[in-house]
Amino acid sequence: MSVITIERKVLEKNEQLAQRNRELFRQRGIMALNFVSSPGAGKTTILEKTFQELGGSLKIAVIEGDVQTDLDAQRVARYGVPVVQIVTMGGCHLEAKLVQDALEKLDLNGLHLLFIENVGNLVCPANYDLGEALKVVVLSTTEGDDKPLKYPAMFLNSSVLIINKIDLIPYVNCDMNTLKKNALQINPALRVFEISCFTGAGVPEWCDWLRKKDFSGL
Ligand SMILES: Nc1nc2c(ncn2[C@@H]2O[C@H](COP(=O)(O)OP(=O)(O)OP(=O)(O)O)[C@@H](O)[C@H]2O)c(=O)[nH]1
Ligand SMILES: [Mg+2]
Repeated sequence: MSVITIERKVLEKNEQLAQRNRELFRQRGIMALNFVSSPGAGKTTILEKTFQELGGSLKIAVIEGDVQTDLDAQRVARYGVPVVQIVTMGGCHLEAKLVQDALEKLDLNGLHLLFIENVGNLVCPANYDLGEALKVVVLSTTEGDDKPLKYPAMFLNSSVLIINKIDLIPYVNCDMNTLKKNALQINPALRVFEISCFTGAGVPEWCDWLRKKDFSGL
């Protein structure tokens, strides 16, 4: 009983700080996207492809969350994109306070997009609002078409599903129709993109969607 109470308090505190982050993003017209997935689904690679495709047309910054290392921040920095790495030292998800602290290290002037790459984990980040406009869940074909049913909270709390590594479909036991049916069964409102960072398929459609977002109304 007491454990449940403490957990509720932690989540309430996180919710307050998330609302502060959200208000800051709203005031500045920044669209913050929280990228969530299991480890290795391709979050950082999608960011890299997005930078290439957008080619500087939108002003972007990135907050990277990892259990250890700044390897992902190094990858992002190669594209000249401002990036702050959060190392959670074992923590399985980012929290609003960590994002708030990271925001102080970024120049937010004129920013259109803030990509927050969460810790690779298909469970824990689902419950922690960071103040983002929306969550983007990335699922790769190698993980199997049953994952939306097995990890429903992440799909329920996300607005966008990127199915990545579609180039590997011939080699893995993943049926695209089943995967999409399972995801939409959990959350019929999901906007689905099918992409391959390897071939580049679907990346322009994803970036067109980003470009067409109305940043002023956020
Ligand atoms: N074949 C194929 N490989 C991909 C694709 N996208 C990413 N990869 C590979 O998948 C591996 C993991 O990609 P990352 O972008 O590091 O994945 P991540 O989700 O950022 O991983 P974490 O940050 O550790 O959770 C890398 O070896 C990528 O090159 C794809 O579309 N097709
Ligand atoms: Mg990564």
